Amino acid sequence: MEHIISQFLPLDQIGDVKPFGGGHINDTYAITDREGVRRWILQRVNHHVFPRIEVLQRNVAIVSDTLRQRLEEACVEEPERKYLYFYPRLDDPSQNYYHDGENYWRVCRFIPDSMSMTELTPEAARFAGEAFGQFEEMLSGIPEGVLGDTIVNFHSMPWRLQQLRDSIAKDPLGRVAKVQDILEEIWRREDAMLIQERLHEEGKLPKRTIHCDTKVDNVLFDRSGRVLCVVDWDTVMPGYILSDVGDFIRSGVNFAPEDEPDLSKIGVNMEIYRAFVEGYLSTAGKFLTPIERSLIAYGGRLMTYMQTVRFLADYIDGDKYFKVKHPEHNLQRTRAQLRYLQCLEEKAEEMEALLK
Ligand code: ADP
Ligand code: GN1
Ligand code: MG
Repeated sequence: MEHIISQFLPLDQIGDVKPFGGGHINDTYAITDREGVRRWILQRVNHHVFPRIEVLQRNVAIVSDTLRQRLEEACVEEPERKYLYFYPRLDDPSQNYYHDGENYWRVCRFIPDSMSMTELTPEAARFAGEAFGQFEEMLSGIPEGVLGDTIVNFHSMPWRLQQLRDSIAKDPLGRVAKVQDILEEIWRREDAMLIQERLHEEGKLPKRTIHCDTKVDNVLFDRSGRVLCVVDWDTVMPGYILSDVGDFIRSGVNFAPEDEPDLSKIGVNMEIYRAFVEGYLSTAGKFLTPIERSLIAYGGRLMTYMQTVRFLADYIDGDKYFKVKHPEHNLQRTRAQLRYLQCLEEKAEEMEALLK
């Protein structure tokens, strides 16, 4: 590890390095200085998930510069706690990552006194909504064509369904037989889940710069429940805003975690939903079209459906994409997401009425 860290930081500053955070994709470590204070985040970027590392690291540098400029212009207090800064390599400052021959590494500033929250208060949900709307707004000035797709087709519903079909056709571990009931539920909803693509083709739904992984773990709060920083920018790219609002509804509005084994604990927390949407509209309301606005609750169903499809495809493939804690973890996640989707459907009218 020392060799890797020394690409970015002088080793005489370094105390120790410990695994950190609970992401499903990258390997994250916190590096402390000699006094034991956490100062940096070291990440091994999962290049199986992100094969276009150059595009990715270029994107995050542009996002970082854009946010820094906007925060400085707005004279925000402690701007360095509100955006991610990626360190340049000491030997070649034009590079913000290091390839050790096998893996890709990067170092960014640690956001001090920050925490993720899985159980939100309505107030924290409102701040999170505001923060995501503001994140999209601050990045809206990046001209089209500047940011690349870090994962091609990442949130394309037709492509995710095709992936599931491919996994079923291969069925390497014979798991398909066990999930027939889930597949029936998926196919039944297929047509209803392709609205975005149709609207886009008809010119009724724009693409914008979005975060594309707005799960609640990717928001860092301070101790008072205010948002410090939206993190995990690996998927910032052009897309539909329903991805952003939808993934927060999927992950933050559920009473239970995304892999809850006890399905009776899963449900829609309407108080959190209302607070999140109010917060989001207070910042994003300025640029959303009436169609985008009207589809917010649908976005929650769509992203929960997409996640059901993705966890299931990975279960069938043999758990190659998402980190798992036990062999049936992806199936447990799939069942929990499907249950949550049913809960969102039961509440759809109420959720849509609130938008009006
Ligand atoms: P993954 O892609 O694996 O989800 P993330 O970039 O989201 O990786 O990092 C994992 C977790 O580490 C985050 O959910 C967050 O809690 C924490 N984290 C990431 N970056 C920082 C940072 N700069 N400062 C403090 N905590 C961070
Ligand atoms: C992954 O990276 P992380 O853990 O924040 C995944 C998201 C999924 C999420 C489900 C690049 O997010 O798309 O919605 O797991 N990220 C990628 O928990 O695939
Ligand atoms: Mg993350």
